[in-house]
Amino acid sequence: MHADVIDLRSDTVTRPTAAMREAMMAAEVGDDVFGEDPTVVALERRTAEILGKEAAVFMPSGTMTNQVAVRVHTEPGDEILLEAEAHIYYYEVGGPAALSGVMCRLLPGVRGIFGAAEVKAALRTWNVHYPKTKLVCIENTHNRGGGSVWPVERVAEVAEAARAAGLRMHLDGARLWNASVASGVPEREYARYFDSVSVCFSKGLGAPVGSALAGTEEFVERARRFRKQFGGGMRQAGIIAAGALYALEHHRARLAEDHVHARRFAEGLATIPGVELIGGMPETNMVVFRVKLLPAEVAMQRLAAAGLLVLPMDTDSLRAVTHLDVTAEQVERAVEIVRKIVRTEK
Ligand code: TLP
Repeated sequence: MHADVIDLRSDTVTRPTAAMREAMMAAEVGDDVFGEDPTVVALERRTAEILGKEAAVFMPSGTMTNQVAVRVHTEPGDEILLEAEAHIYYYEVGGPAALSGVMCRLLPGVRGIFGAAEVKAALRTWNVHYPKTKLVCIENTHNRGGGSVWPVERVAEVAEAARAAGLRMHLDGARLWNASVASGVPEREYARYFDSVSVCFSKGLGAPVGSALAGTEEFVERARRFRKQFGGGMRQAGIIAAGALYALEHHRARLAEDHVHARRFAEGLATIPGVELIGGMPETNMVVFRVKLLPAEVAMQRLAAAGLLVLPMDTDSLRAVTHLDVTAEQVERAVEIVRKIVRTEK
């Protein structure tokens, strides 16, 4: 890609830093299917510790950690409750149906966030006709909600309703790090309301590969079996785990910088007539906006031709994500690129 191009498609596009590559190169490795990779073991321990859970298991992707969690918590024919635009439902290739044989019952949310009332409204009484409801999933930050942060009180309220009904709780915390930095609520404080927590190292933290699924020892033992069944047993994975471990120790606090950049980008967009911010000012590292008059695909292509990469969120809205490889200067330039394509349009 041309060096001048500003890539705001996702925080997944980062390249490992020199220091991260050094840590990866120096990593001690072994065969992780035999449980013999010391770097993977260290990453799993450290992740569990940060999340306040007994154990964690390293996996290749956030999709796999979420889908393995659904598989562990359910049996075919069960039902899971999740917000209508949850990643698990929206972007994971029908995984709950294909891999676990479960049905998704969708709850209405505002920027991805719902409350106890929505859970209670979806509860079923016992009836021979009904599937068994097993799990409530929450996504924090919420991707299609524009990087929205769950207030911890809301999580507590949903967890209480779920527990009272005998349901388990799973957190899709692909960007939990961002939620914690933005809210000041530590990861483990969010995590304590959940039976399982999925986190990613390959998004805001900037590692090249990897996610982890945390929970009790017993839960993680079962998750390891399903990881293997889903084809996610890795061998000398310490090479990538070292990048994740480096990211965990060095790139969490700096997420605040990405949040400042997202806000600055949004403030810039707000000064452009013909551009509308969707969902107001960003809470974390995502900005959702609309270039009025232009369908998202067309706006995306014009922006790309002018040197700014973003992704369509819907037919008429775009998503821009700030990350480790984006500088303040690029953010200013990105605003000017949007201004330019809007002006050209008139
Ligand atoms: N999200 C990606 C795309 O899939 C849309 C992105 O660019 O944002 N949970 C959440 C909340 C996510 O945003 C993602 C990735 C995942 C899970 C899946 O992670 P991967 O891509 O590692 O399977």
